[in-house]
Amino acid sequence: MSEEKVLLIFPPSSWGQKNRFAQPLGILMLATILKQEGIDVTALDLSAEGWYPKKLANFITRGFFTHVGVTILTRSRKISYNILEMVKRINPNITTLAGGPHVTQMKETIFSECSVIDIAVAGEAELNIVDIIRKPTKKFYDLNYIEDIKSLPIPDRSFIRHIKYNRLQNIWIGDSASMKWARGCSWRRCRFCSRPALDINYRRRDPEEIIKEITIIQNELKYKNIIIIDDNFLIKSKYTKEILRLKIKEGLDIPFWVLTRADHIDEEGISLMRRAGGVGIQIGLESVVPRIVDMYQKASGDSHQWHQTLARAFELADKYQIVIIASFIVGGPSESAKEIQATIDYCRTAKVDVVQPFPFRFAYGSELWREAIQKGQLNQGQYDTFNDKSYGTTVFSTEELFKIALEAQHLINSPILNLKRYVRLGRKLFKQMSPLGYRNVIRLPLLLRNFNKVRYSNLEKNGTLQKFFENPYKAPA
Ligand code: B12
Repeated sequence: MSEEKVLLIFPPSSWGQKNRFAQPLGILMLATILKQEGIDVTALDLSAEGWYPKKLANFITRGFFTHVGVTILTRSRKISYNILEMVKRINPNITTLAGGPHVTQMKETIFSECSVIDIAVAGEAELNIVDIIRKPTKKFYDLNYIEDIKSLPIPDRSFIRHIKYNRLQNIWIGDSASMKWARGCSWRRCRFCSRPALDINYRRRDPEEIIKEITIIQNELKYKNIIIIDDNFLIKSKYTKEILRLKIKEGLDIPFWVLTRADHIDEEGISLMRRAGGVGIQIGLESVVPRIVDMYQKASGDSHQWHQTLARAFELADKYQIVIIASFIVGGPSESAKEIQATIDYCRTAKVDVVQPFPFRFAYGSELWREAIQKGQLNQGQYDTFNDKSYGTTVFSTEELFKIALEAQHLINSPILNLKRYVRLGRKLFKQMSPLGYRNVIRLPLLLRNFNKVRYSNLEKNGTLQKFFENPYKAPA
């Protein structure tokens, strides 16, 4: 039995959260490596467990842990700090560790945000985590990214196998495993995203290792679905096509969803994806107005062609019965009401199945965030801040942007207002059904039920909207 007893936590964005979308691969990778080294380790996904502070405090008290490590994301950093403070209150001798994207961006300055962190780790920690636990030499590790990810192990999902990750937005996707085929973003130019600031290069895993992991997920662990959470899954690349062919060859028919870009799709790739079990795609269209597309640096080519690129991707998805979830941004810096409306109007008629509008926020480290600071519109402490007219970056208040986003969501997704879309979606889901029929059967009714809930007026009535604005994690102005 090891002397060390380690607890790794993925934080919730609010207590009691039961987010059943993606498995916390960061802490799972670290837990897998510690376990392989014979260290007693527990991985806890508090964004999915639905726990409240009392339950966590009891768990920590009874667990007699020597180390507790928490992932820090910018948006939910305060709750992660509260967890680390709780740990020190329970037992000041426990070594506290912090890692994850927010630490990667903040580096040593993280200690000024949270004084109870004993060891902070920026970057990818797999190669160093054992030493950091067993023989730490410093308070701050700047590990950057791992150049060669081919030797990394397959994540041990037994830590979280009791949780069913089965929801993607409002779609029921069946008991799912999350997976990564590549790390980093191959595009890294979007000016609204904090990804470029993370300075993490794009790297690919070995196709054989990926197939091995899919085999375990399908045949040993008996998951019903996979979500590939690569930043952008390159459907048209040779690499992806090779893996898809292998998946088909090995008879691995487990369905999967991917996050991709509209300009990374070609017909050969999408038809292969369908044959390999691909059932859904998530795409960020962000806007269809060339000026805004340029401001975001979203399109790889001429922004005036973006519209056509999207239309082509949606056509192909429709042809091969792949469900499309498209997201866009509402109220970017200087975006006018007319420009917002143009994207909403486009989405109402586009061949997409589910649409997700997001109010614009200045993401920490993104170019648009930096630009607003340079212009004196935001200050350095305002990371992850929703756009608001008080900054002089938009004519809308944050509340108005949320209202526009929620109304747009209702307008586009409502089954009553857009029956044709649901007929198309029903057809896709029906055609996707396996001969055994165990998949997809309950997806459609669930989808219909959920979209009735998102009306702004309802949110206003039951106070949910209020909660958005009372968000304790919003950085102080
Ligand atoms: C899947 C995903 C999600 C999923 C689930 C997250 C999960 N359970 O892991 C969902 C959809 C829920 C989600 C939500 C959000 N996400 Co997200 N998400 C991702 C994504 C695509 C993959 C995460 C992943 O698995 N990475 C792979 C693992 C191996 O890497 P890792 O998590 O970074 O972990 C490594 C290191 O960070 C470090 N590490 C991590 N934790 C710890 C802990 C300790 C103690 C130590 C020592 C080291 C360490 O070691 C790990 C192994 O190398 C990333 C982008 C990315 N590619 O990382 C964005 C990302 C993490 N998300 C991001 C954002 C902004 C969000 C949201 C705010 C988005 C929103 N609009 O609401 C929310 C916030 C959720 C919250 N709880 O606050 C940002 C975070 C930026 C930041 N500075 O915090 C990222 C980086 C994307 C981006 N464009 O910038 N997300």
